Amino acid sequence: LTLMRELPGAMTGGQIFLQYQPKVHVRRREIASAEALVRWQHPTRGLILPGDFISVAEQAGEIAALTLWTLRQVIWDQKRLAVEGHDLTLFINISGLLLADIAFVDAACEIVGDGAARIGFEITETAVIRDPDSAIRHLQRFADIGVTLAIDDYGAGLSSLAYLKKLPARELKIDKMFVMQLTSSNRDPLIVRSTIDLAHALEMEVVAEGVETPSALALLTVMGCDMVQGFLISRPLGFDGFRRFLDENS
Ligand code: G
Ligand code: G
Ligand code: NA
Ligand code: MN
Repeated sequence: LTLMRELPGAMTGGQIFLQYQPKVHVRRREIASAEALVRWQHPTRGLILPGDFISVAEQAGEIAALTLWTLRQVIWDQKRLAVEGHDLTLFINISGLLLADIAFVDAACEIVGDGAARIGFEITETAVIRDPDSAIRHLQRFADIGVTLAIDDYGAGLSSLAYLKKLPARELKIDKMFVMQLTSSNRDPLIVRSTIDLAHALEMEVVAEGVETPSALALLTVMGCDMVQGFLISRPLGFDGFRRFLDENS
């Protein structure tokens, strides 16, 4: 409850910052893009992760402001990296509530603007289910101005094949719950392989999240998974650490 009151000040006071986690293209053996993850360095509570404050921000009516702050920061970082020769798409996570918020959608489109920065949005399918028609219309607006769309946490929530068919998404991210036990479970490899085939049939690229072991990476490679993300490649890194990772790996 006090977190809710502290959030606006935390945003203006420099306590909110981003970490980046790379996604690696398996066949091209290159860093394809990265996901920005928001963090709150609280003066007395220490580091707070989004699981503990995104829902607070939603309840406090601050999620639009937080996400627009994140979008501006990511565009700035994308341009800084591009100048240094690292021209890769940076993704942010968009809370489902915001797909119904026209003021947010207008503001986000204006910030993305001329499309000079390579930006992506990760959206969970569950987000779309509340008001599918308007959510899909808003996602199409983002796609039209050059934003890459990714379906996040696929398979974890109320996945509907009907929305999968309609969403203008270029990437499908398989939830880490299916990836983390990939080589020790009987069913997960079957689910992952059929999801990869389904996504490819729909002309989407597939990202496996939560890749933690070389054996999982090897199996995903055989299955034709396009991109991998997880602790095996890198934990989420602060901007300077991420820039160093790019320097060392490209
Ligand atoms: O590292 P990890 O604890 O950061 O992330 C936990 C969850 O928080 C993930 O599901 C991620 O999608 C979500 N998340 C991270 N940053 C943001 C953000 O800026 N906005 C929203 N809505 N979710 C975020
Ligand atoms: O829901 P979303 O996919 O955006 O969540 C990202 C979350 O997953 C972050 O909390 C991030 O720290 C975490 N994460 C990223 N890679 C791995 C991994 O390889 N293993 C585990 N256990 N968590 C991961
Ligand atoms: Na995400
Ligand atoms: Mn995810």
